[in-house]
Amino acid sequence: MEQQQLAIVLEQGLAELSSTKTIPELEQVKSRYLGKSGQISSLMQQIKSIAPESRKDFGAKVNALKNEFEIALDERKKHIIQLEMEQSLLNETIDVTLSGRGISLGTLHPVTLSLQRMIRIFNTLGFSVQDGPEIETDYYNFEALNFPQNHPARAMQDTFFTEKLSVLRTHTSPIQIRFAEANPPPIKIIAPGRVYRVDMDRTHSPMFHQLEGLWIDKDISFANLKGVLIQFLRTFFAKEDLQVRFRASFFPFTEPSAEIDIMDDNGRWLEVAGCGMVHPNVLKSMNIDSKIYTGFAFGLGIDRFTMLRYNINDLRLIFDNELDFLEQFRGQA
Ligand code: 2NM
Repeated sequence: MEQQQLAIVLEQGLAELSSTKTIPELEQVKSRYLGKSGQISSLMQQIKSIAPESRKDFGAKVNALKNEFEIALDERKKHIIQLEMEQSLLNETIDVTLSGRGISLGTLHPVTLSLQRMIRIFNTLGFSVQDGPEIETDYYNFEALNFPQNHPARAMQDTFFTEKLSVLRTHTSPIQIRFAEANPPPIKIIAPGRVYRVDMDRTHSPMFHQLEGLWIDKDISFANLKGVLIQFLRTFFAKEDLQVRFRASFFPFTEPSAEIDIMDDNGRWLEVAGCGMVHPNVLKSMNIDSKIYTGFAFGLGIDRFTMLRYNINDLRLIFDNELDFLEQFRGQA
């Protein structure tokens, strides 16, 4: 009778174990048999209420049953873990032949695009690209360029000072002074870069991009200036018959000086650059003998040129770096 009961419990327990497929299912079966009020635990409890003459025999059988169940439980557990491992290895298989998700590349900023265009045109005309520091001395930014001591550009309202005699360069002319100090004529260079002025409104940013040019040799005249700049402007704006006008002006570093205007599609003149013949005092700062050499120089705002070329109507778009804006220049030249 008892024998039979024990055999049934064991048979049932083993059957339940072998039908489990997950560790939580296995834990449930375990608690139904070995838990506090589990079937095997109840049998253990019964041992002490068995008649003394058969207690030892009954106890031994219950213990054997419990042992066998525990061994089966342990094996089932190993089996389930093994299956789960095999399954996860199958799931984690990497198909190296699948194509990638693709990475989204950035785009060149329109200012970079138009600078590259300017550099290409001036390279064609024989100019090399030079650069220099953005923090400059008063000497290279003003003194060497023939700015009088009392010139308004030298005031704190117009120029960012970093230390007493150091400024954020207000133009890229210092690059040209430094280059001319280190290299004898002929000199034929452009100097693009960031420049800084205390100025901030709808059409001005405190940091903007300028490109200046300098050509010094024997017999360089205003005719050479006009030839180079008209050629540059017509190439840059891709318009062979672009109308260009030179209007007398004044800069400390050139004499004579002029502003350059181009005619837009509506027949209106737009001022786009400044230029002139390098002032003898500036040639002197460059250690160049103005009785032997002459030269012309010019300066233009790269941001403004970029707005004109790409029809950008708001300067802030140039500096805000909104991705929807920048995205429109993908693949452009
Ligand atoms: C301009 C206009 C006219 C200029 C002068 C020089 C240098 F270094 F040779 F003296 N570089 N750039 C210059 C001349 C710049 O910007 C409107």
